Amino acid sequence: MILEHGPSETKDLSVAKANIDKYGYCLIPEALNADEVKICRERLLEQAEAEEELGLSFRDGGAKQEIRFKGGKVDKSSFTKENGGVNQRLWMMANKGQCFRDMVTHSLVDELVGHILGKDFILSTHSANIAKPGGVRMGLHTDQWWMPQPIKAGENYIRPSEISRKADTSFIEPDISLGISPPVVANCMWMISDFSSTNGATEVVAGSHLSGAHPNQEDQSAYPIVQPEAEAGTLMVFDGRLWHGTGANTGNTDRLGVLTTFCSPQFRQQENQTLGLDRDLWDSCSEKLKSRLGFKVWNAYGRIESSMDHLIDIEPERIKELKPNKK
Ligand SMILES: O=C(O)CCC(=O)C(=O)O
Repeated sequence: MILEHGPSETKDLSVAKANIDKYGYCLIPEALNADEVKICRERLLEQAEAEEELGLSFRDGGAKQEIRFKGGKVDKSSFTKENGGVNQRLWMMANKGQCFRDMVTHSLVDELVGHILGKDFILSTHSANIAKPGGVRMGLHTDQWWMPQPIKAGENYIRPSEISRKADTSFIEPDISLGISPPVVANCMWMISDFSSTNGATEVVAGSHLSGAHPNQEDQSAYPIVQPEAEAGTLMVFDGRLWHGTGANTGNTDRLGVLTTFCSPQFRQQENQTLGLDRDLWDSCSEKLKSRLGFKVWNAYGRIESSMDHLIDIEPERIKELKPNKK
């Protein structure tokens, strides 16, 4: 199931869909034109600099970075430059520029994410990852590491809330005679700079989405990792089961990537897009964007009151504890 080589770039969407099915990902050149890349690049760099200046920047991927704990919880200060963090991550990108909101509703997303997840899907995470010189490999993982594995009827199972990022043996060496889980996540990497194996292009294992397995977090040395190299403006769409992770940046330039990660509407979003949306943007958001952010009611899920509501409001009416006047 695991393949040595991945697919070539294509603008033919039927070929791209076949590539997603076979390899777990596809590459679309010029998904963003030169002007769009320029706008995204300027907005991203400006935002990143401001977040750094204001002490809001989140840094990971440092060779000497130690994850510290305080009161049994990961200490946020672990993800700082001072603590050795290198790659700069930015979150909730829908709040940070029209060029990023446009990615969420892009027609290629409709087609290619729709191919994986069906017509309804929501934005799980919208982040940027600036892989900087000195950043180390993130390590292969899937974007649906939390998805329960198939089991035999009546057999013991890992309680869903106890599944962890550190894959259990039954995830690393699954019994695939039981079948495998379908994709419920689809990810899009928007390349805002050229991606190369030197500057930390995303590592992938072609075909791993069909293996039913999750990558071993302890030792990944035997996996046939490839790093698709492509020009700025390219879009990589991948199945949530694909083994992937940021590559090491051994060069001297920043690798700029923006990720729009989607999930099907019955799953929880990684970022709370509805609560987190900048209230000032509401009036300018299209119905399509609101739906993708999670304001659309799906089969009664995500509603506030009536399951017949189509979209929930940014400031929904909350029916509080009431008493009839007659009493
Ligand atoms: O930055 C990349 O190339 C991939 C990032 C990634 O896999 C993640 O953030 O989970």
